[in-house]
Amino acid sequence: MKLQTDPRDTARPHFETLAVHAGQDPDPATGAIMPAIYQTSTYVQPDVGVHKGYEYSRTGNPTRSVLEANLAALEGARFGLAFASGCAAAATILHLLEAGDHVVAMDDLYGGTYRLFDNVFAQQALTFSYVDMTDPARVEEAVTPRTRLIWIETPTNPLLKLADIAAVADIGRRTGARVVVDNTFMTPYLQRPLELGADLSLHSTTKYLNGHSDVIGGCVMTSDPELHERLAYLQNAIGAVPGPMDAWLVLRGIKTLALRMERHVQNAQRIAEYLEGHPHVTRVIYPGLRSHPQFDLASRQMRLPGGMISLELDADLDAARRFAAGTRVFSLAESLGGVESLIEIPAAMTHAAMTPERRRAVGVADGLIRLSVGIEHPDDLIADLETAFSRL
Ligand code: P1T
Repeated sequence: MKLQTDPRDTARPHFETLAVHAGQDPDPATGAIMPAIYQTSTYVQPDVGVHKGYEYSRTGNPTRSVLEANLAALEGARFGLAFASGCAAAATILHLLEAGDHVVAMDDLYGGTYRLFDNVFAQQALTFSYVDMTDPARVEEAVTPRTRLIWIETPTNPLLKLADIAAVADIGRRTGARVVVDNTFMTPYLQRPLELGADLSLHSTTKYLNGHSDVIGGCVMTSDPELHERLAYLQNAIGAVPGPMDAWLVLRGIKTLALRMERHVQNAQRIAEYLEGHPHVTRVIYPGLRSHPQFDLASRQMRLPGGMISLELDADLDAARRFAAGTRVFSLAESLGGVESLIEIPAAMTHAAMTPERRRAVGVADGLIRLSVGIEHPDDLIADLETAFSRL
């Protein structure tokens, strides 16, 4: 029997069940429980224009279709589209707009998203206003008659600031702007932007959804048929699609998403509390700490506070860099959301594409350290940080 995945159906299974099964039926030819990797570029037609729903793999591929159906089910969306990267997903969304259109965006964003906005789409005559969305009133002030899109990242990368998705979605509805949420840091297990009124939810599947640091990918989910139709048109026209092997790897990773997220959060909460009491640490940013300025919103909007932590040390830039390079279980690397813990310096690594002035204005200090807390044993992670502190 086919699993019911339509978000309008009240008898839908729980998230964990959807993660394992949604979009996937045993292969009718062989009974294979895992979807096949259709490593093919094209599909033979018995007659001109006669086919089984697939003509060419940029337009559609059966393995990708399974992933897209699965992603839609997880996000509580009617439609899902998979892309070659999170940036490809973002770029395809921006192609919905026309020259002269305006975007209101969160002021703290992944560095590559800034780069895409300021160095690519600003040259195509789109305009961008960056506002601190911790106060929804600032969003409303920034909206102009040409605003077509409101771009939320919550929690933000790397400062873990939150936007109230329901409040901003309301502004979008009133002003006629579409609201997109980059849900990468949360995953649909921890945060459900579409249920809070957003039009689009975007992910870099490179991160928690795949979860094993072996794929670059992205996706966009919506329940709006018109938006979906246009985005599917753009997905095919632009062609930034994932290959079948990568689609399959993300599908496999998703099966354990709920389990992994629970462990990421448990570990992150313990580490954030450890860091908050540490004499070398001047600031810990983690939405699961009462000291987070938006702790109440975090508790309301997010099922759990996630696996990302940012911190500042009572040390100079050099010492912060030595600290980041001095851990052994935490690997010094860009990216996040994999089973292994990572540490990095955003100003020098993931956010180097932002100008130093922009970073200063937003508050990304040169010595800010970002942790992606993995699923290792928390005692080993804390011992690793303690060793790095002792060498400062
Ligand atoms: O790397 P890619 O799959 O293209 O995803 C881009 C992206 C989009 N949105 C957010 C919130 C992201 O964090 C990213 C990628 N981020 C990193 C590589 C990083 O280390 O922060």
